[in-house]
Amino acid sequence: MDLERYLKEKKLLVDEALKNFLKPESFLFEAMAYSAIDGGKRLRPILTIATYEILGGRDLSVIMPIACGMEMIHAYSLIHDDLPAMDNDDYRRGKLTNHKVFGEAMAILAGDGLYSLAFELFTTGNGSKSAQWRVVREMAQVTGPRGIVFGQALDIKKEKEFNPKTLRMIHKNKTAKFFAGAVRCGAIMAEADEEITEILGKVGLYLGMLFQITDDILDVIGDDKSMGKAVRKDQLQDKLTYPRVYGLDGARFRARRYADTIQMIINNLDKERFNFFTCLTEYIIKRNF
Ligand code: GRG
Repeated sequence: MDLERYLKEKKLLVDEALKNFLKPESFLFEAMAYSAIDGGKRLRPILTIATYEILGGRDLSVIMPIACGMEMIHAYSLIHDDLPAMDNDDYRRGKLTNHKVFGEAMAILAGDGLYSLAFELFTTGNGSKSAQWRVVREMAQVTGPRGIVFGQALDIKKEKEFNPKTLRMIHKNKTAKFFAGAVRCGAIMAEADEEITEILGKVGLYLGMLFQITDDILDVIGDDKSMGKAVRKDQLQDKLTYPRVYGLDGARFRARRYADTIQMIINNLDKERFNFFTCLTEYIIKRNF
C-alpha cells in the first residue's frame, strides 16, 4: 500500500470537512480554527476513518463528523498543552501558538470551544444513534480523569517517582489511549463485532505508545524546523521520557518492540486486510516530524 499517498488523500478530506465545521461565525471560531485547521499530520482522524473503512464502513457522512471531532479534541489538547501554565511553548506546527496570537484567556476558551464542539459532532452525521452514544462515552473516558487529563497531570507534576512504571502510565494516558480511542470509534461506527474492536483497540494503544516514544526521541535528536516547535524541552522541563529512563538506544529498542508486537497481532488477524496498520507502524517509527 502507498501509505504516504493514502495519508495525503485522507488529510485533504479531513481538512476540507474541518473548514466546514469551523466556519468563522464569530471571533471565537477564528481562534478555534487557527489551531485546528492548518498543519498537523491528522493521524487521529485518519485512524478513525481507516479503521471504519477497513471494517466495511462506506459512508463518509457517517464517519467524517466523528473523525473531525477527534482532530478538534487533539487541537484543544495542543492549545492547552502550550499554555504558559503547562509547557509554555511559543511555536506549534511551525506557527505561533494560540495564546501568542489570541492571548491566554482566549486560547483557553478556544480549547474549551473545540472540546465541546467535538462532542456535538460525535452525535451528528448519518451513523446509528447507539453507535454515536458509544463514541461519546468512549471519548469522555479517553479524555477524562482516567485518561488524557490524568496523563497530563502526571506529566506536569513535579513530585513523582521517576521510574519505568510512572513513565508508562504517563505515555499510556497522555497519548496512547487517544490512539486506541480513535481506532475503537472507527470500529464502533462500522458496527464491527466486539472482539475485533478490542483487538484493534490494543493495536491503537501500542501505536500510541510507539508514537509517544518517537516523540520523546525526536525531542532529543530532531530539529525545530521539521518538528514545527521547540525541541530539547523535555530535559529543560525535567520531563520523564524514554530516552531519560533508558537512553536513546534503549528508547529505540522499546519503540521497535511495540512495533513488533503490533506486527504480530496483525499477522494473527489478516495481514492483507489490516496492512494499513503495519504500514503506519513503520511510518511512525521512521518519522522525523
Ligand atoms: C483532555 C484532550 C484533553 C486535554 C487536556 C493539555 C492536556 C489535557 C493534554 C495534553 C496532551 C498532549 C499534548 C499529549 C502529547 C501528544 C502528542 C505527542 C502530540 C503531538 O501529536 P502530533 O505529532 O501533532 O500528532 P500534529 O501537529 O501532527 O497533529
